[in-house]
Amino acid sequence: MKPTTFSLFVTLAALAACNNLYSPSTNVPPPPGPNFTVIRAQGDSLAIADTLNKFRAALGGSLNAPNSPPADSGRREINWDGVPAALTNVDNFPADFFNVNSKRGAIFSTSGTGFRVDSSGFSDINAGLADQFKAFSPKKLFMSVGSPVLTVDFRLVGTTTNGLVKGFGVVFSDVDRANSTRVDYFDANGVEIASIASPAHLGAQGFTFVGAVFDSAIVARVVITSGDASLDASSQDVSAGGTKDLVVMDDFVYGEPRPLR
Ligand SMILES: [Ca+2]
Ligand SMILES: [Ca+2]
Repeated sequence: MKPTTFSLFVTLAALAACNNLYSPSTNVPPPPGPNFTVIRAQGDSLAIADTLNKFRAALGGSLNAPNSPPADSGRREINWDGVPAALTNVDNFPADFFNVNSKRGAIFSTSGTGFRVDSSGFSDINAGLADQFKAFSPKKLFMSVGSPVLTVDFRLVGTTTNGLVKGFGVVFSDVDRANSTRVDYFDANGVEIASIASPAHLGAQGFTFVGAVFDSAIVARVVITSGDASLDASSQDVSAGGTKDLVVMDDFVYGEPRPLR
């Protein structure tokens, strides 16, 4: 994790300055982090679909069907659209739905209060948002509740055993400001191994995609920051006179969770 490595270096340098315990030879560069490929895009649904196909190819293998047992390769996808009506447009979408009800190896958590799969463009929360967010895969979208930050932990599909994925990508809707939205990637030791910001959208339809693919399955967790704020009854996007860049999520695509080595 580069920021931690840098902090450690600063600490060592400070100690050296204080008591001369450390010679200048400690000022060696940190070891390089794992190799990964960043795949990002901004544009309409056609442009994003083209990029998603490149991302899928980089993950390798094929789409493993929901509820199929853990596989050696391939990927899982979540587009939210098949979520039952009873769990749509409510603020308590189950955090483990995509490893228990529809097994795909993803467990959510947030410092907020819950999760929402939405078919109303979030107009049920706030009528002023009715035209704010387009769906890449119509028509359901996803957002955490009470915080724009959520975590995805990976499990061997359908089990409670931690898993590692080769890559993760997400389609965002309505990123107006570069750096309001990002995906941070962590290994099994909790070390941050990549941090990738979404570009701003280009206008038409307002989609962006952020993904990273590593050389092997080493990602235990991703933390998604979906804009500046969660959505509530008074939310106003920066594009509509507000001060916050409001952003929601559509498709998740990620490598098949693999066992820890
Ligand atoms: Ca969708
Ligand atoms: Ca926005």
